[in-house]
Amino acid sequence: MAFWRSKKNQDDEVPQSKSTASNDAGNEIRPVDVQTTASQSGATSTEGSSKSSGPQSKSGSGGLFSKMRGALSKTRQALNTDIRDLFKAEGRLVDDKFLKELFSRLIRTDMGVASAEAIRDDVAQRLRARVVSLEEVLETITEQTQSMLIQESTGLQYAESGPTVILVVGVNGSGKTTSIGKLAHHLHQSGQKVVLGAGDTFRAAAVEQLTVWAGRIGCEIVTGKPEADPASVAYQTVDRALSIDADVAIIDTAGRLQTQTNLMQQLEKIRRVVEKKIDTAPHEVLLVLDATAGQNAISQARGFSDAAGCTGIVLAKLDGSAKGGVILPIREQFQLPVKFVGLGESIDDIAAFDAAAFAKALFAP
Ligand SMILES: Nc1nc2c(ncn2[C@@H]2O[C@H](COP(=O)(O)OP(=O)(O)OP(=O)(O)O)[C@@H](O)[C@H]2O)c(=O)[nH]1
Ligand SMILES: [Mg+2]
Repeated sequence: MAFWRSKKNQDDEVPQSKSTASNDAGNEIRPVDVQTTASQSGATSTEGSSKSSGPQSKSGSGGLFSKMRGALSKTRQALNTDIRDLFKAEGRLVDDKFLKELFSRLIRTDMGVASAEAIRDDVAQRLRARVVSLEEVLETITEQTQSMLIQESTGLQYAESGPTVILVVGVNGSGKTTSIGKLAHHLHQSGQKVVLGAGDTFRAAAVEQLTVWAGRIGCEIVTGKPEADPASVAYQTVDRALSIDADVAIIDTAGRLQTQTNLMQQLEKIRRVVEKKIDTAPHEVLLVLDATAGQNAISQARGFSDAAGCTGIVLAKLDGSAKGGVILPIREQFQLPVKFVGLGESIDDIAAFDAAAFAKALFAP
């Protein structure tokens, strides 16, 4: 499954001018340093065709799976240790007592009551009155989890033509800016021309943080003056993406303003101005959730998904979480596909979500 679209036109990859331009709205457009771009381009050409389908082909599905497994180790250990406890003897009879104990273990992963009930009922249906091994139970749970996580839409929804515009939203500290950096890097690596928009003008450090990512990646970034209207930055980012024929524009947003109402109004305004520029945009509104927040991530998400018209979820910080099970109620309650998972703080620590790999990584002994 290819999650990153391959490069549409090698000629697009011309080094940018070093100078910093200023556009009509006074927002700065900072082309990347020529050397940065040149070295990135060199890396692209030397790695040749293995780059075209992105990290899937680069690290191979085995590499990606072991990364996912590594990131989920805290959740898996907590869960497996708990479930293993149920199997002190050689096997275990699947009866009401066992099912009750299994349920209480599952719930500790923050998977929520509905998901834990569904898994417990599936185990009951398939294994009741039998003496089973730990492996048999884990296999059954893995299959059920996978079927609950299967989703129709995976990968990014691209614009039919012209730049694809992605807004990234979520509460402060959830991992928006880092996820944008990682995502932009992989898109850039797969040959796409990316422009970042520093739409979180509420904090100067946020602009700096994204600017550092743009420098590392070798892509352009549009920034505003301190406290500039984020909608104006978003508008200029799309404008820039159109004028340089970029493939993707990714716009960062604030996670916190004076009030939650202000924040939601700001996101709505950003949406409106982006749509004014390209009537099918934004093509994706990615909601970044912090996996370590467990069930709290769900309540945090609710306001955003209503106000911002989210189209998909990025579940960040899975590596730091023992509550990776939270993905199940997220899928169930939001009817939004989980598009990416954050597996660490490094530039490569992002993966396209894969239900089968996730379920296996979560429960395999
Ligand atoms: N371990 C781990 N840390 C992450 C991941 N994603 C983000 N972080 C860290 O989480 C912290 C917050 O990340 P940011 O990307 O700044 O979060 P944000 O949502 O942009 O925050 P605000 O701009 O304050 O709203 C940083 O220290 C990141 O390095 C991840 O997948 N794994
Ligand atoms: Mg940020």
